[in-house]
Amino acid sequence: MVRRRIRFRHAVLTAVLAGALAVPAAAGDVELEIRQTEWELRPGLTTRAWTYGGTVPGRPIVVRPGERVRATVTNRLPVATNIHWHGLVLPNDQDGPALTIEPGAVFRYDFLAGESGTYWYHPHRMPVLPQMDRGLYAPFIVLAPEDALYDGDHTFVLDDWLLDSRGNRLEGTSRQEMERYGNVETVNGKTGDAVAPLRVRAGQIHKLRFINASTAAFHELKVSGHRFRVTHLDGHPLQRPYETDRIDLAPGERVDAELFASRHEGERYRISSSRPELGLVIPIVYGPGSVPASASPFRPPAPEAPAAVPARPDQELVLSSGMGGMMGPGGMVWTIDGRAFPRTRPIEAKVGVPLTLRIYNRDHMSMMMGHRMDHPIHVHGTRFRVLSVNGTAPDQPIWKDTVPVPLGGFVDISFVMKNPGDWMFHCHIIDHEDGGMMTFVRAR
Ligand SMILES: [Cu+2]
Repeated sequence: MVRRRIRFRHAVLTAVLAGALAVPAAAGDVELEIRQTEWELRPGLTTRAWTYGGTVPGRPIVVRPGERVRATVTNRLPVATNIHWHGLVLPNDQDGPALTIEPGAVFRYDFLAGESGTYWYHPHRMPVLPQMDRGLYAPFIVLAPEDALYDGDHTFVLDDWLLDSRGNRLEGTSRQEMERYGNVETVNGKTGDAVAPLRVRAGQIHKLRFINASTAAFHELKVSGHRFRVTHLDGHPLQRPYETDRIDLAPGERVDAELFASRHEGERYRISSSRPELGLVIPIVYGPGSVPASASPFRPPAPEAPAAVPARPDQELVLSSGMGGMMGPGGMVWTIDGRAFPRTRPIEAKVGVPLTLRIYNRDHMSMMMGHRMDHPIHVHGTRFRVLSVNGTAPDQPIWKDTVPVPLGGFVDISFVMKNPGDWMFHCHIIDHEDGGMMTFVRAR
């Protein structure tokens, strides 16, 4: 017990000193200034970013479960904006999309953080792409008690930027793409040699939180010399954590994983994306000496009944795309049941009553062009259970707030709306969201 207490203090101190995850005295009282800044991605490459508090990612908010959050937000941007707290279950008037914070205006959010987990925040003012793409995103961490027992708790926010060689933002898309993909990839706002290494000692166990803040890019992370042990998806703990050397993240998704430092002093390994030349590489650096091997402090949640593929979902939706719209790059229009937002039909839900949805991805335009186009669907105001992917139930309960719907396939989800209101339901590829692939869950 004594050792645990010392380690707890050590972990908090480490987090404070690291700066990237500073825990203020009253963590829930936050002042956020949304403003432009010149941001150095690496020495010699600086770009004009939009930020929450002057850094990319923006200021992390780190609180305890159920803690009151009072965020005073001042908009110093030249355009109206708002903040959406991605993954948190909140009253509708705190969720973000319905709010407008004009240039120069101040808005005070006031809500209770819910369950522990890795969440994040970003703008939800249409069009979202030119705001989020300039660096407007930040972690929102609700700490679980066991998180303090790790030898380190690290958050990695992934992003990509489309820039010229001087760091000027290029408009539109590249390579005849239908979405905006970057030519520079970043971890916590830094690229290439400027990415801060993960420093470990032999025997330690570290908690890694990955957040994909890219507007369109899927990231595939591989680790050398080690295995990830995945414990949480979108902030929700797994009953059976699993080991893997590769973590896939669709836009909007989060994965928490443990990394056991099983190698030795002086050795170097890395976590890298599928295109490391773009700069998304996290070195793993072993410091001197070793500690007695740490055990995982992770405790799985209470067991739940296995998911069943619904014989007849309450509602079915079809995601697709087409030409001829004035929205979206290249005249693309992105649709749900053949309609683009705001002409999409709302999904009717009753507060407190479970709803099952089957979401098809019949994106024929993408299929014809041989373009892999899974649509990561995000639902506000709830978490949902994944009942099936292409009719196969997952081998353990999976709770998410963002799920990729595979091209040519479907996903079944089930959820209960806790609070009344119009809640956004949309693709988290922001080009698609802005281009029409969005509707409401209308909870009454
Ligand atoms: Cu999409």
